Amino acid sequence: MLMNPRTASVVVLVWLASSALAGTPVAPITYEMPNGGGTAHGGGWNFWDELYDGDGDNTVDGDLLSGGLGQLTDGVVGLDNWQTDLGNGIAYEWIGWWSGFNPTITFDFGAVIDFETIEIHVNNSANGSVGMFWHADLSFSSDGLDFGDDLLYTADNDVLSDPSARFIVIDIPRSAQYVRVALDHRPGMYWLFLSEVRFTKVAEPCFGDLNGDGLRDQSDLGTLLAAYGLDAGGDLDGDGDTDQADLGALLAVYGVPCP
Ligand SMILES: [Ca+2]
Ligand SMILES: [Ca+2]
Ligand SMILES: [Ca+2]
Ligand SMILES: [Ca+2]
Repeated sequence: MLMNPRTASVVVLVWLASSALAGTPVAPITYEMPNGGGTAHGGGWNFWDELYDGDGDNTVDGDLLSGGLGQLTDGVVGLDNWQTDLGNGIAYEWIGWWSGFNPTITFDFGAVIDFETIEIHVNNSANGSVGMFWHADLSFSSDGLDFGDDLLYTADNDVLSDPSARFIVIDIPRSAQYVRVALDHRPGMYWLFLSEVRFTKVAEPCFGDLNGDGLRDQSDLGTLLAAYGLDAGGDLDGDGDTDQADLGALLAVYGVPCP
């Protein structure tokens, strides 16, 4: 099938748009932080990191947890009503820090990453004096010792007045192995509640993956053949036209998973 040039350029534009928008999820290998608190600090329940698998005592308020992963990265988030029992007990999904105790969390990715966003899942119901963070002071490091390149996020009144539990998305255009985030409490709220933190990195281009789906397969071959003889997509060697050389370049990586 031959596509007319206009259709072919639409295909290319769609591909470029989706490539530009697609952040790739990237997960830390460990995070370090003080454990949440609970009944010893006036809570009705314990808002600990029950799943933390590294060093430290996750049944002691504020104990330093290091070298592991836990509820911040288990993929499970809490609901608007933080007292909802989702099967493991009231407020289990949440980690909460009491007033005057501001957590600093350091994420280690094991290698330098070109970051796009950090996404911090908060409760902001104000029920029981539970809220999101007010400021997020982000800093970055290649060795885990010297942190710099700070970015300061401040939640404005529109953000602070939205009571829904949700991910707060902050752009972090930085390259680093370690990301540190220092949080403080929303004004007037005794507890600061998080249930998940996730990250995206800049999507790496994958040679030959013309439709940006992470595979180099029949769809890409179809795109290339549709543009064959035109200068409208599929020009893998960048010489201005789509021809046998580009077909050869695609066949050379055909079926090879994107890195
Ligand atoms: Ca979680
Ligand atoms: Ca918990
Ligand atoms: Ca593809
Ligand atoms: Ca070419």
